[in-house]
Amino acid sequence: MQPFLTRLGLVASNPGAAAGAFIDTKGREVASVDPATGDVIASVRLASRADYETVVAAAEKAFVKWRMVPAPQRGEIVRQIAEALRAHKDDLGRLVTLEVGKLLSEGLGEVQEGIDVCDYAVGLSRSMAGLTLHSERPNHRMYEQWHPLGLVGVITAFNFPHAVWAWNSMLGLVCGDAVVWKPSIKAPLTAIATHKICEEVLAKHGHSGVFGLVIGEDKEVGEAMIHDHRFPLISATGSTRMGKIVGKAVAERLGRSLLELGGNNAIIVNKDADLDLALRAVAFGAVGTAGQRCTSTRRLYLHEDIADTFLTRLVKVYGSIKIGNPQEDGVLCGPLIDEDAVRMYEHAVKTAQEQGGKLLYGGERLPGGAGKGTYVKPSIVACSEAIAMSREETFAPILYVFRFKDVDDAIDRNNAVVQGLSSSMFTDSFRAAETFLSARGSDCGIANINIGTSGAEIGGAFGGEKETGGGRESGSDSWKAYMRRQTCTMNWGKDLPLAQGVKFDI
Ligand code: UN1
Repeated sequence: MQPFLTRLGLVASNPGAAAGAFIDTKGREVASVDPATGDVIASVRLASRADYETVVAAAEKAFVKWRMVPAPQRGEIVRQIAEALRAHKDDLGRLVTLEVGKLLSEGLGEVQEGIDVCDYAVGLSRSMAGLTLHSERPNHRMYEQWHPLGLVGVITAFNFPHAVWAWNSMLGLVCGDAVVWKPSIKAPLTAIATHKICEEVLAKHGHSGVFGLVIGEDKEVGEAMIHDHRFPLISATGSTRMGKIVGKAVAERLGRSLLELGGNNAIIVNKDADLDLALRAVAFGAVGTAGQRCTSTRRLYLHEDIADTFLTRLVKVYGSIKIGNPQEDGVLCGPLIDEDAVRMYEHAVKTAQEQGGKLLYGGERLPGGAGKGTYVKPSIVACSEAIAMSREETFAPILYVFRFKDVDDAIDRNNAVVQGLSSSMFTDSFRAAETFLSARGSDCGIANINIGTSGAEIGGAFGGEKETGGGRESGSDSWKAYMRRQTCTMNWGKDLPLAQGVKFDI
């Protein structure tokens, strides 16, 4: 085992952690595979339903104590978690890169995103506030207060195996909740290492169990979690297909779900755009992280006046992008996560062509270093809306390109998909920019001008509309999802006046 893995405490592989202790389970073994080489990094035994019960019971117990810790004191513990993550940033960032195939700067950036959200949560711990309202009754005071919600179930995807968990968990922590994490079984090691770093800090303060970890199959532990009444909130990140299952199950028991699902994000490049900026943003958005971000750029709308010039330049840029092991210098496009992802990429490119799309670049699988690894060439497909494939999210670097004549039409076409996560327009026209950001503009949760669709900061609320699920995580007032609001009315007078003038004299 590589030394940095040992430094992260990855000495034995275990599936679930309750109250500090990892459980020795007999579950099925799954391998964590480096997608850049196809090599097995380590194996993990999956949690069973019984293990899940142990973890949830520990979280329930821990919550009872944690909810009574004053929020600023909870914030102080999160501040210490941030320090621990800083101390392990290099090792953890390298592990993210090794396990999911991101560039090293992105692996490190992902841990930085986790640290940033910790710092944000520390500030929140002293500033989450409720309103004081005017009562219509004399000598009455009315106000809102926010209490911890309870147990939060966090389901995360492979592509952000650390940061998306941190968005949810650090907010959950300062809000006074206990958080049980079900990570993707494609990235179990990042989850174990992250959990261990945080658990050490929590244990030092006597709060083991506030964070629980269950690495298991959807059927075994995912199903159990979404139907479990002990979780007033399930926050899930993944495909729209998965989100519909989670949303339905949670709604059936009248729980709350916070869903961050598929995107089909477009960049509109207007005729007056700074094309150098746009070019860099499109390349990062479409090829960065090998197209495996929910915010990845999947559609490109080019004004007809600049379309040919822009496309020629874009194809040239694609040709210069080094594809390979993300640990190597100069590589800008790493592997897809696994063979299934390659199959979906091949299927999408083939189907788009069958439907009339014209392949302008890429379209094929590439051999890895030693004949292994799951690499593909980023693809550009000239398209029209008649091509149904362009309306679907494929988690791979495929860019569908369209042309437009006027901005209003481009905006309508930006909105004409079922997903509504991120969107952007490149323009130097004040009028075009404001139209894009107005009520008749982009219908997405994220709308940017002269910035690409991906790479959001943690300070804003993150999430999207329509089939993206409607949830908001991370910044702004997203914390409210992790608390319960209580309206309190206090009568300090000697009468009992009733609201709305109702009389009930006895
Ligand atoms: C995701 O892909 O699920 O905005 C999250 C971004 C990142 C988060 C992506 N900060 O691209």
